[in-house]
Amino acid sequence: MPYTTEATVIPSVARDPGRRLLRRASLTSRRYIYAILTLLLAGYGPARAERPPIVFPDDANVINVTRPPYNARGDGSADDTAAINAALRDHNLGTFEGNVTFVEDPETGERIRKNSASGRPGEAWTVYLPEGTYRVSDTLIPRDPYDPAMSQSTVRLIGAGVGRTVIRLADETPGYGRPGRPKNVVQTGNAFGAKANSGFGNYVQHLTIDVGRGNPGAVGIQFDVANMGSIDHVRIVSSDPARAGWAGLAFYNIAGAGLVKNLEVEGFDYGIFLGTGDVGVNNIAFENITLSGQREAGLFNRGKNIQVHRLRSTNDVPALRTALPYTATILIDAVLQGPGEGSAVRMMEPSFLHVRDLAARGYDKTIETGDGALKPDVTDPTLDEWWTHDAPYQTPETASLRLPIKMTPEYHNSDLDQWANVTAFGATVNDDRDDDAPGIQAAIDSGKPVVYFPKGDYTIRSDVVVRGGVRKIDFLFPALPAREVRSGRWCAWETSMRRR
Ligand SMILES: [Ca+2]
Repeated sequence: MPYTTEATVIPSVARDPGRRLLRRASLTSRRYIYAILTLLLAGYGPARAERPPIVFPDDANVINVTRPPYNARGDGSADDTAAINAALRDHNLGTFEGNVTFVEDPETGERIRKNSASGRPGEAWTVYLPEGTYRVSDTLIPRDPYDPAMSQSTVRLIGAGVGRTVIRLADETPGYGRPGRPKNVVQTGNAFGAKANSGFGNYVQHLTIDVGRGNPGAVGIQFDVANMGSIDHVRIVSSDPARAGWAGLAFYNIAGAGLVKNLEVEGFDYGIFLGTGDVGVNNIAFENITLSGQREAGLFNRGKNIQVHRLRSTNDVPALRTALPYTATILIDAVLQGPGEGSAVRMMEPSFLHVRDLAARGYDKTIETGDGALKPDVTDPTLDEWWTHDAPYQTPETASLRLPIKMTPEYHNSDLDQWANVTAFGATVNDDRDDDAPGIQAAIDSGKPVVYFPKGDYTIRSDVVVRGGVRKIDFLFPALPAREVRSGRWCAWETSMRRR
């Protein structure tokens, strides 16, 4: 999991050159400005191929799909569906807590092999797709091999970077031909399963998904995430001439909390679709989202509680549509370019919306509030702040505190000489007789900016302090069970398993 300690330098809202330009632009010059804007935005949008590739040391024990026994080709022509699915299914836990660990029975001192919370065997791994184009013909899904009804959890599917690693659906693939019956290219979790809201710790990172041509029912990613997990640095595109495809990113079920960051979607009926079964709510945060060329809506929120920070939409349809009365959307820092008519935000029925720093151009209406709404439609193309519902702390005369929003931190380093392996400093994998804390501490104090844990179990019997020049710790899903270091002091995780 990417725990990082450094914030990426990204222009703040106040310094965004696009917003300033737009406010001053004449009608005739806006098209040109948007062309320039698109180039500018690409500079701090999802990672591009010019950036160094995401790589892992050989001894990190990451599952590389191009190596035995999986042998995915990544050559753009071989069908890699089976190879990638085999890698995912061999390394999917299906439950959350499940890294195998050892617990000492407090009465007998006996060591007990402890698996997941449900006692099922399983592991959680990082599955890595090196640079290449992986042609697929069916859904990539880490189905739990032990229980097909179980949601799959704790899979980190990571590529070498946007534009470097491409998962491409073959043209006119059977099963992807009907927009009314969406079918996923990448899926975490069960679309309509009984185990909704249990996609713990799922990650899709640093890759492009192309749904190809002639697949109007395709969904780039159906993401089930719960409590922790993210999509980040991902581009989802339809290379169909008509940009056919049902949704770039879809949440069908109750899911959250989760983070979607640095996502770019081109084409599809919906760039991002958030739907629910019978239950809404759940919290998804979006940050730095670029949507273009959608056919129905850039983002359609139908029943979730979402926060969208830094949305850039270039569309001939509404950038945002909402439906269902319990839908809640917070939209902060949005630049929405339209075709010259229609509504930038269309509420199909009254729901909750709070907007801060929005610039809409090329639409008749900025916000269409819908029949029965508490407030009339909005035509002002620039909004500093606007909301549908007055809260007790917020009246028409008072706005929010307008606190600045920092981007979530990020740090990448492709120079493997700058990575410190904790086992090179004394920690031992899958041996709980020792205390791995001194080795881990030595790695942190080594001066290397990245510290990593080859996949396995480590035992902590004394304190570890993150300090000095370390910028990122890539845990790669280890088990880190803390032992009792002095009477009455257990880590929270172990306490939750075995209170005494
Ligand atoms: Ca050890």
